[in-house]
Amino acid sequence: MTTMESTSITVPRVEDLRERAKAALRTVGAELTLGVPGAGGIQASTPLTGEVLFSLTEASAEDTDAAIAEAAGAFTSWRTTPAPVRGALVARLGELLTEHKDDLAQLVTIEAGKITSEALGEVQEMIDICEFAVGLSRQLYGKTIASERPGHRLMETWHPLGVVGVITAFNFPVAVWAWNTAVALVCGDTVVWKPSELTPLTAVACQALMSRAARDVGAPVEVSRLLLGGREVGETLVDDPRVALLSATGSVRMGREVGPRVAQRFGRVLLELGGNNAAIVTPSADLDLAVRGIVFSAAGTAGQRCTTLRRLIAHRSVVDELVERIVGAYRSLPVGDPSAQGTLVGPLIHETAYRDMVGALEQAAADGGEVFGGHRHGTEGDAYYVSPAVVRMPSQTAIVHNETFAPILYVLTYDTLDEAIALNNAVPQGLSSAIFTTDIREAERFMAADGSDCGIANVNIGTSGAEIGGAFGGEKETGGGRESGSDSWKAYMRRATNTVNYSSELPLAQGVRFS
Ligand code: UN1
Repeated sequence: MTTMESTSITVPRVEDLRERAKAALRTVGAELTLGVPGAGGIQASTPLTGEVLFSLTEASAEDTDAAIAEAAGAFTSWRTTPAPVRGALVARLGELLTEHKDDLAQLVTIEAGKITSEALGEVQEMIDICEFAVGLSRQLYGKTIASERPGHRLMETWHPLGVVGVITAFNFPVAVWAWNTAVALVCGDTVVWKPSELTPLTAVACQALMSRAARDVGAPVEVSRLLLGGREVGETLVDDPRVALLSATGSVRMGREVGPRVAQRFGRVLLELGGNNAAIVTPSADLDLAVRGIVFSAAGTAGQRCTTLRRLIAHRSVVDELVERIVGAYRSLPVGDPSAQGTLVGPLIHETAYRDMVGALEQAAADGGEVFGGHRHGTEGDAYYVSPAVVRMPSQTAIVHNETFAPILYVLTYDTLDEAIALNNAVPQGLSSAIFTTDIREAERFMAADGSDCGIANVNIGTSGAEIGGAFGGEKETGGGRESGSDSWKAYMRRATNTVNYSSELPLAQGVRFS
């Protein structure tokens, strides 16, 4: 387990991974037929060895239609179920997730390749959002507004929207579903979920717990439906007018297609697309803290978070020391089997991710970048374990503006804070950003209107690892959606403005006379 030279690594045997996955599925009570690899349908695979674990049945067009119909049917009673009663379902889900935290984390590690601590953290994120949503179920409030007319009351009421289609990506295979589902359910919506084809087992496990929670509290199980499938299932969710809101997490390319198609039928979208997140390190920064924050954000999850730190914008006076310390830290980062104790960097999801990483590093080098790390470990088979890479760039070339979903940290140098903020904002994406500084003026400026243009702007912490209590999402090509905490729930409800006349006169607004 080293990083800067490629070495061989020990990975678990695929038979053992099959047994571990089966045990976890059994414990959560998932009922599914596990076909032999290659038997058709969805191939549930593992990036730990690059092999297929099982074949799973894929949802047909009829299955998709039936799931949407069931969710739409359940909506008619769910929308009038009192919100705190809906909260009881989410509370039960949270309990079951707590009970089965290890089982779900095991599946997340096997399918998404996350190290155990991060996989457990992802399940914790689900538990956290359930707690949040339960509290929210008693706080779905509207405003009362001063009316311009005597004897009138003006107010807002919030109502459930309908069926929410949820499309999730491989890198947060369970938490992003939970952000959407926990909030949507207390808001009175029902959910149809299409998980990534790369992580079907974790999805089946979540759905099993969801159905059990519904049975335990006497809620209709149809409030949440799961569809294992590919593009066709996704397209149906995009185009079906019964889907009131489509919440999609994935690439900018996917969002560019989904957004206009849903808008065409006047549906709503909530998009969580790419990020190309930067951290500014100023001369006053606490470098010990900055190095720790940077290494977790850039190398954690093998660079496969949408919040991963991809660009470091360092002041000329600190850049040399900073790069030296990051490269030093990278040298001692254990790369390998994510389920083994001590590993900090697991595998890339698949060969394409690896090829993209190699291509980006080649381009960066051709642009004059100085590359440290980025080697593959154990070059046999279809598993792709890599050392995270740091690339010192002479300037921001096109490759720096690209989101490569791999652990590559480009380093740029700046002289003035204005220049650093301009670099932070120079990319098409606008998800997360950070500044490391002990100067309050710099920190405040970074968060001000002429500071970072991202949905997330942090001070003295990295770009990744947001808590669920805040609204999560970003601007520009990131898609503009907000999920999870704060008032993100408003995206899952429709607003009605009500004017009530409790007088015996009929004054018209704007002083209009009509008699
Ligand atoms: C994602 O990568 O799609 O802030 C979500 C974070 C996590 C969520 C990431 N809480 O890094």
